[in-house]
Amino acid sequence: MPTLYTMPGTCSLAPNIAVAWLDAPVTVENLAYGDHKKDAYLAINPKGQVPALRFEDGDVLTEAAAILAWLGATHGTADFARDTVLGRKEAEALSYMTSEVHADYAPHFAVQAYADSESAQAEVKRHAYEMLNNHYRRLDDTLGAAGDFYLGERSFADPYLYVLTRWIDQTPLSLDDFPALAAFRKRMQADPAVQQALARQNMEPL
Ligand SMILES: N[C@@H](CCC(=O)N[C@@H](CS)C(=O)NCC(=O)O)C(=O)O
Repeated sequence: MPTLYTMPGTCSLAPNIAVAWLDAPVTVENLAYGDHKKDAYLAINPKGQVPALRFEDGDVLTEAAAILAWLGATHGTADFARDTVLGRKEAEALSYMTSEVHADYAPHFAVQAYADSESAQAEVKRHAYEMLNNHYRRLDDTLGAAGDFYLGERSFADPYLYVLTRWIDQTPLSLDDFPALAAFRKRMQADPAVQQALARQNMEPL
């Protein structure tokens, strides 16, 4: 059985939720914070990041969007068909969330990589929060127009969006300003499969 590596609080929650939704035969191994930089895990994913999916033959797949695509292609049900308009839009949504929104979180998570002095770091963070505010506005508008799920029907964009609705609490931004996202977070947390994924990543509903 493949093993999905996760760590509390991280974007690896998205494929973890997808595994729970699909009831896919995947073992979830939740690393303690810090173990992602130790030799044992670096031998699996030299990037030192989660998520990573290790197959029984030793092959390793990284990048949340790629892991979600593999899960859908291999274990997808009618709900998660890939060769549909929804599948295409799902790839678009996941690319946006992983490569644009997540990337703009980088100064929040590791500002020292972007500036040295305290004042420069504060400036970089201020710009990052402005960009994130624009992203959340766009995500909220899209979800508000789509209904209960980001693409109208349930897709793998939703677990990733759920992660983003959690991370906002760590920033000066507030989910209260994004009512569609706030209602979505509540709906996702009422889902037993989401609760199962949270528990195996040592996390709680917010
Ligand atoms: N582009 C990667 C990003 C993965 C990533 O940034 N993972 C974070 C958690 S959300 C991580 O492992 N951070 C630990 C570190 O970089 O030290 C993806 O989408 O999977």
